[in-house]
Amino acid sequence: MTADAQRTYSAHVERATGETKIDLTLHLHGTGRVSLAFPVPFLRHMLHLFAAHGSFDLDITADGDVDVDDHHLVEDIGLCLGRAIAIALGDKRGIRRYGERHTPMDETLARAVIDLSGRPAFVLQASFSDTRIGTFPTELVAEFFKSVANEGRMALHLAVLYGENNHHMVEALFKAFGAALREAVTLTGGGVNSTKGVLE
Ligand SMILES: [Mn+2]
Repeated sequence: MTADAQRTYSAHVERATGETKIDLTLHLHGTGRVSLAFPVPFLRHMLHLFAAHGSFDLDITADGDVDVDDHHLVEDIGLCLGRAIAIALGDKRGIRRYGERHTPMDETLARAVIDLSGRPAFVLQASFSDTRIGTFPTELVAEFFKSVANEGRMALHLAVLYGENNHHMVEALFKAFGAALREAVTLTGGGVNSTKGVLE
């Protein structure tokens, strides 16, 4: 079904600052094909899962001051991904708008609930027992998703309901986020799913 024949549900975002340089292409109604080239292996693993569980095509070529810390690059990739989601959706005509998913990963259960409302909000309920997963700072999980929610102009509510292994917890969050976003961007036909008539 095509809600808007003119819309490709794709976006290309380029962003360069003194800290990072990012080139990102997203297709929301894709097949889960990824090409990820940037020097944060754990985030590559997570975004591969996000794309696979959302059936998004995602190409990212990026670099940054990871000799300082992964912080800037992770935050800015989140920012570009959020921006790409917003651009790809345009006026959001004909999409479901809401999406939610529980995702288990072995002993862990995570939940993602999304409203593509146009109003940024972000809540993460999770307590990680380690400050790092491999070399990846665990605190950057929240920074990444906060950037996505802000630039994607969505309400994003994430929770790890329970779990033991930190890698499993983060993995379950990224899978749940991908699946919930896929539901939210599903084409339903018709107009904008709001009694106000606009989502911005
Ligand atoms: Mn894994």
